[in-house]
Amino acid sequence: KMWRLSAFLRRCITTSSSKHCKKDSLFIIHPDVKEASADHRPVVALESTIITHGMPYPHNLSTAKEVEAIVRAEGAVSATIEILEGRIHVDLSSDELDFLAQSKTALKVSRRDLPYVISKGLSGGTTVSGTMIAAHRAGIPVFVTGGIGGVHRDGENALDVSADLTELGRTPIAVVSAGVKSMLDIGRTLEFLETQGVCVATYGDSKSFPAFFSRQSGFISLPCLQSSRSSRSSSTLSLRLQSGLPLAVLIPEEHAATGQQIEDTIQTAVTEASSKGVTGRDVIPFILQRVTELTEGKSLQANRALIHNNAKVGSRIACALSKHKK
Ligand code: PSU
Ligand code: MN
Repeated sequence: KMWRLSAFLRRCITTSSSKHCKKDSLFIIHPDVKEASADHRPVVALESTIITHGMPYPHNLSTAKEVEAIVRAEGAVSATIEILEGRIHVDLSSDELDFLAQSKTALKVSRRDLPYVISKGLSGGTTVSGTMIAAHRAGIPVFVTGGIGGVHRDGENALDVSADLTELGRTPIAVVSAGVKSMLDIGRTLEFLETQGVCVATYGDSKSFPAFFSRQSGFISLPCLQSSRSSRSSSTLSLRLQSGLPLAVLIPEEHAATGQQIEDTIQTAVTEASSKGVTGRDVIPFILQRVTELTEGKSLQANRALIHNNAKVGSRIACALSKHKK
């Protein structure tokens, strides 16, 4: 018992403070990823909760593989982050993706869960917060995903605020996404990010902060980045503010109409979730699944298109950043 406890504590401490992760057996970083980030070549980190909890099999697996392929086609190295039997993997393209994509036991792993999952030798998909931690340790400056977490509706009472937001306040990495889904409270999410000192930017020529499936949420973000060459992302990182940089990419025009229909379905799913008493970390997976059912897969298609686009933009940013560093 004592040994187990001390092993647990040691791992908690290592997970939260080791500066020598590359030598740390808790982190398995693929040699190609290590080499590329050491040489300041472009690397793009990818999360895995989207695989374990965000999409049904086999769409989750194919989307993950497509995204990795897009990153490679843009000239960057893809680094998919996941937890396998208690080790944090930063992998080129993982054979274990097949396992994770079908697993019924894989956990949803945010910052809080890391010590537990690691000490118990469990497996899981990393959320945006979990992925940011691992990507930053591996020296990767850009991370691409679909959507980030936020302040949940009624979050002002339930205090259900995604750990993604506090992570953005403390871990310096650019997070490319389509913003926050309308199942969350977007206004309060932006307020909370402001409190955390996080500079939220939109990519392109619009200031509109998107709501994932729709190109506007009714809110604006401070700066807009005109191109992947814009120095703004690197300036936030080089100011050493130690905060993350969420970059919102609008859903491509041709999918925006379907996106609007999906947004309406999300409202239905939100009502269902609250009448069924779904709370906390189960809310997002519940709603994503219901919306997939209610839209007969249309939401999946739009989701996929938008993630592809995020991957393209994120890879270009990674390439631009790497030129800047060289
Ligand atoms: N938003 C989506 N799809 C997702 C998620 C968010 O549209 O799959 C996942 C991400 O991994 C994100 C996590 O980090 O949900 C946030 O969960 P929570 O609200 O429990 O912090
Ligand atoms: Mn939560």
